[in-house]
Amino acid sequence: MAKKNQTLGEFIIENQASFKYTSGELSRLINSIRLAAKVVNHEVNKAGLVDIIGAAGETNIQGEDQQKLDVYANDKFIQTLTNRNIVCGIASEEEDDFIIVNSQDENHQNKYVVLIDPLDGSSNIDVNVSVGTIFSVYRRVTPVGTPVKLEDFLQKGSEQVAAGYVVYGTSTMLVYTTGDGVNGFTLNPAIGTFYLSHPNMEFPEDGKIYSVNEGNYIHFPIGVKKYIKYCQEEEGDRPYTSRYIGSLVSDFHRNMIKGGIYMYPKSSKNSNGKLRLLYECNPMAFIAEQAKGKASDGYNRILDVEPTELHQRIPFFCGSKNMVIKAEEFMSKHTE
Ligand code: AHM
Ligand code: MG
Repeated sequence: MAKKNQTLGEFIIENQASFKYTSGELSRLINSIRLAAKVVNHEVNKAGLVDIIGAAGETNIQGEDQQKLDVYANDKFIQTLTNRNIVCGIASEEEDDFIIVNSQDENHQNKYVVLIDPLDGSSNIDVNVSVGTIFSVYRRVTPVGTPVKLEDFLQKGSEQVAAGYVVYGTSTMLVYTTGDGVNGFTLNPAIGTFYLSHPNMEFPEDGKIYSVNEGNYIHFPIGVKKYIKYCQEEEGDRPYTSRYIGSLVSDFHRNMIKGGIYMYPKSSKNSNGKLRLLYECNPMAFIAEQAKGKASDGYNRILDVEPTELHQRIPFFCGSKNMVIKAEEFMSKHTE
């Protein structure tokens, strides 16, 4: 049972037994993420003080400018997970290919793979707006004792055993699920400890916030345009409020607490939208469903999508259940 003010360390130990595979490996994994999150948090918080912000001059696989802190966060999460010999493989939004964690002495005995977006919304760093880390955990499908393969990473989101995010915001929070509800922990920076501050987080069934980059309106499918107009209409509890930070983690976090929908639809410019199925949509969808919300590509459940490649993109509609259902109705009714 989640107790407010419990530390994340205590919570992990206490809840280990409720997890169906109780080897302790998953607990150690969450612990490592907690540690890496603290290190990255420290660096993110001093971004304005030292010469660490700004483009690193490299471009990631999607052709986007990589910021220095992206590189830093990527390195820290990978280092923490590999040094402690906890996972058998890692895939990162910032890496072209997945990483085989080769534990010579252990001979590939670890069971879990981690997929991570080390610093999401990184274009917001330079302007002191919240960014986040997103992670997703699966049990490998290839035999223990052999190196991991692509198929270990290309699993449907419904196979996730854990997922979470860290939001480096006005305060830093780690929010995660192991399939038994969602709990949020706030970092006390003075002593470097995460405390359970938001037990059993749930999306309100209905919401009044819609979050979408309306600058892309002209390029959206007709169903999305009509749904946006519906949000803006004066009727009943509408018009809704528009809030778009441009950091998925922060927009999601606010919507989960207050009630709302986040959308990154396809457009005439990007036929699959922008967000990545494996590093962004699946983990957020798992958290959303565990928090009684809903996540869809506009027509179907995100967690049922069969991935075909590591860096695959997909349209994303996620948030309060009734809002996502309504958006889906508009999508099916207004096809082009
Ligand atoms: P990133 O992984 O390159 O940071 O991109 C993902 C981010 C999301 O956090 C955010 O919701 C979205 O991109 C914003 O995109 P846009 O600026 O096109 O609205
Ligand atoms: Mg991202």
